[in-house]
Parts: sequence; C-alpha cells; structure tokens
Amino acid sequence: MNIPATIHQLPALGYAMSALEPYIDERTMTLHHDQHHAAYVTALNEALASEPNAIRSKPAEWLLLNLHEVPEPIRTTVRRNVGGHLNHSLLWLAMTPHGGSAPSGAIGEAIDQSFGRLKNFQDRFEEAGSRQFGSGWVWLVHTRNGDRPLKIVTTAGHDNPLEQGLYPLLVNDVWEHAYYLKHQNRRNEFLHDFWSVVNWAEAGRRFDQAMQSIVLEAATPHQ
Ligand code: MN3
Repeated sequence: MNIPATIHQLPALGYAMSALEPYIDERTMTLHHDQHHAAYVTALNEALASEPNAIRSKPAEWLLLNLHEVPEPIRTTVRRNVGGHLNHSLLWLAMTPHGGSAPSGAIGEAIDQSFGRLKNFQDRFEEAGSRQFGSGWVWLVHTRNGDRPLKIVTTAGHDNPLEQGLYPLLVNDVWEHAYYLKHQNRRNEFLHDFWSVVNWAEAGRRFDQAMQSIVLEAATPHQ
C-alpha cells in the first residue's frame, strides 16, 4: 500500500469560525484552528516524513500511546505535536454553537453523583483550569473505575489523559493563544464563558463509549 506523505490531517470545524461569538471570538478561532492546530499537524507529518511506513502509517492515538516505539531522535517532536493535534481535535468537538444546556442521560447522573450538582462541577473545572500553571489543558475524564467514574484533571503542555489510562470526555485549552485576544489575562472569565458553548451531547457520547468499553472488557474472558 502506498502511504501518502501527509497522514495526519487538520479536521474541519463543524461550525463557522464566528459561530461561538460572543463567547469565543472569530479571530481567536481562526488563528487557533488554521494556524496553531495546523502547525502541529504539519510538524507531525514533517517529523514522520522520512520514517518507514510501519511508523508513518500509525494513527495519532497509537503514536501517543506507543512513544517508546517512535525513534528517539524524533520522539519529543512527535510527542508534542501528536498531543497538540489530538487535544485540539477534541477541543473543537467539545464546543458547539448550540451548546450551553445541561448534560442529560448517563453523564448527567454521573456528574451529579461525583460532584453533587452541575454548578459544583463547573466551579471545580474552572478552578482547576485557572490554577494550571502556564500552558496546558483542563479535562473531565472517565477513570474506568465503576465507583468513581468521573474526575477533573489538568495536563501540562500538550499532554493527554490517555497517557495515564484516563479517557477524555470534555476539554478546554488554557494556553494563552486560546483566549488572550478577547479575554486578555482573564483566564477565569474565558473558562466561565466555555459553559455557554459546551457540547454536552459530545461529552455524553464519549461517556457512553467509555461505559460500553468497560462492559466489553468485563465480558471478554482473560487468557
Ligand atoms: Mn490551543
């Protein structure tokens, strides 16, 4: 099979650059998606360009979880850029112009169980994002633990919770490039505005997916 030179692709936004106004402004979205995210994709493809197909053809998730198999000279570059690519791909889906409602279904119940109620969860998510020192990300993750399935975590740089065995449900980007043009140094206001565009349907879909994988794993006999 002939592997194309550019395996990794910048995903199209599912909405217009201006669609998240006034909470996330068009100029920030355009720069963030078309310049920042695009640059991670380009750098990832460039780093992999001269590698054999066995590495070059791997999906982004595989690269993230198998960095020890990536040749040492390009490992750090791949790690940073594959994280940047995956995290931003999740971020665009975590927001929607039709967002801002409350979570329903299983994820809504799980949030109530884990955090008391939605407002408590939102406060703690904002607080965690505000406290993240320097560039990073704030996440709601599925722990794959039936008793306490939900947790808020932060990661530095472009690290992704999958590296710790945690499954991302919802994410916000707290790098300055995500908010500085509109919110300047007021990261807390940016984190608060996120709730007006949050895509609970997508988070719920990911929650159901995580639960389904736990059921499937439990049903698979161990060798
Ligand atoms: Mn970013």
